[in-house]
Amino acid sequence: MTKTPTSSFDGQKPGTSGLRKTVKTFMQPHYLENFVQAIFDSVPTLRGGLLIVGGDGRYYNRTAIQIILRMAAANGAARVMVGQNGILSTPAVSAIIRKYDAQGGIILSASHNPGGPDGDFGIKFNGANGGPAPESVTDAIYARTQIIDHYFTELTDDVDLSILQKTKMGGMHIEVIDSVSDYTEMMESLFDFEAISDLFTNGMSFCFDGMHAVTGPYAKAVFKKLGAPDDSVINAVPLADFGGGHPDPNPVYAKELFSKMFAEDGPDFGAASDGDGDRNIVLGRKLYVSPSDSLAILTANAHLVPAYKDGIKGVARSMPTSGAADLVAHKLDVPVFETPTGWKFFGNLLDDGRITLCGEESAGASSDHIREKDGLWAVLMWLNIVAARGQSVTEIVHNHWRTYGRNYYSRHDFEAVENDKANAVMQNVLDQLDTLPGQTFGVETVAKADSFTYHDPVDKSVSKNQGLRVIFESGSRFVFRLSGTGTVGATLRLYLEKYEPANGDLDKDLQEMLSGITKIADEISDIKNITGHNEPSTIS
Ligand code: VG1
Ligand code: CO
Repeated sequence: MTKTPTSSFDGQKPGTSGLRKTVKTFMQPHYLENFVQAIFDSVPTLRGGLLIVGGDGRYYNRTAIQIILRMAAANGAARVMVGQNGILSTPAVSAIIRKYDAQGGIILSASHNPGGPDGDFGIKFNGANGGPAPESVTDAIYARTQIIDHYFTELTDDVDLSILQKTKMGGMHIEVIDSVSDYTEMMESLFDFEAISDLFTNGMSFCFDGMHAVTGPYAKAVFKKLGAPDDSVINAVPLADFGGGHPDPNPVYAKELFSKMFAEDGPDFGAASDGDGDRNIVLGRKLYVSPSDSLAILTANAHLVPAYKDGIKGVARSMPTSGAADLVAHKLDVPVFETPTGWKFFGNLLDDGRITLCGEESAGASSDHIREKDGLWAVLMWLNIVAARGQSVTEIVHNHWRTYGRNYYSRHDFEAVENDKANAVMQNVLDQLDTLPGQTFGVETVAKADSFTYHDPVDKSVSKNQGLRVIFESGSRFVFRLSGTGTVGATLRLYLEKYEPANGDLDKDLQEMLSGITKIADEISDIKNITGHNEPSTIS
């Protein structure tokens, strides 16, 4: 074991989902090592324990994994299980931590951010429950990075991760595991594979876009078992630079899938996942299911799926996610929780048995089967529901709106905004929170304006400054929030929502329906003048 002197780096503060920086930042000598040592210093159970390690296969993944293995050995981990070729999806890591009672896992991913030598890299620690470390732990890790002056490592050769094998490094046992088998086994235990399989036998056309990211091999394995045609999984080979795209399943970056689904003779069912496999989108013929609607529809239909046949305990959504799921929860008479953005806030609710399902507007949904969002799980939920109801995605969505009404919903992202300008927009809205209620803008009157604070009902922790929201008497609202996953300047997110009752206009153009509150959000925030960005960079 070698003790290497180091000095601290600024800014190793985990954001919404771990530490994300450019690959170049991570490649600086000692940068990754400092953060990894801070994890070992902050989580003492890893000494003598089992650690799971894997990543989304992006550029620098392999090098980083060898560094982590050497440091795990030097820091006294008893065992490490690592995915073959260093690859594990985020939901797979969560499942494996839980299955083998590990003390934690390290996931190397920058999720939907671009990869390659000029792209981004990330590292995240998940605890023994399989979920992202809560703020108390990420705060401790960050505090440690600020005073670190040495780290421990072994001076040994790389481990061959290309073959499934058991080996040793110093006193530590290493097992290179099949990346997909534990995960696919779990999926089989949750869903009615036979019913889904019948959909394909009966000719349902289907397309899953792996976006050259980590989900490809998982999707191939699962859909092969289900008897889907071979060519129904596209872009299935994980590439270190995701084929040059952003592995973000939205209309901009999953263009190939969207064009197929909106073509005249397009498939009946379309889906995609992101860089690390935790996000999902689902499309019907000529219809993109808004992720907020998706959570609501999964909640309303969960009882049709074997794993949830006895009903659900409750549902949680992040604050910016639309209230569509709330309407379903009220009807089912189960509790609904509103958490800050980021999966780490769902962990306590799941562990405490208060909820079964949870989701975010950013294309994330999952259940209590693991403690991460799970892209393929959501797609299989949808397929199982399509099979059980004997209706297409498009029919199910329209049917849902006709029952509950429609929460028209969109997110406008202003990316690569200069930091001080982004902060000025937030400050401008913040300054008006006290005076906005009662003011009228066009047809809308402000009912409530606040900065969202979350009180965790389980551990009683308090998380402040989780987004600025302006809610109108009509129930419409907008929210401003600064992203915590970007690496270039700041990303301002504007979330827009307008509710239309079941007997109202359910089939209008989305942006047109939201144009009224979009205008008010612009007027109140002055975002265009302050940032100089006249249009959002991405609309989803
Ligand atoms: C974004 C999403 C958030 C999600 C997070 C991590 O965070 O908005 O809902 O949990 O990414 O997702 P932010 O701070 O940029 O808004 V992933 O798929 O990167 O693990
Ligand atoms: Co992701």
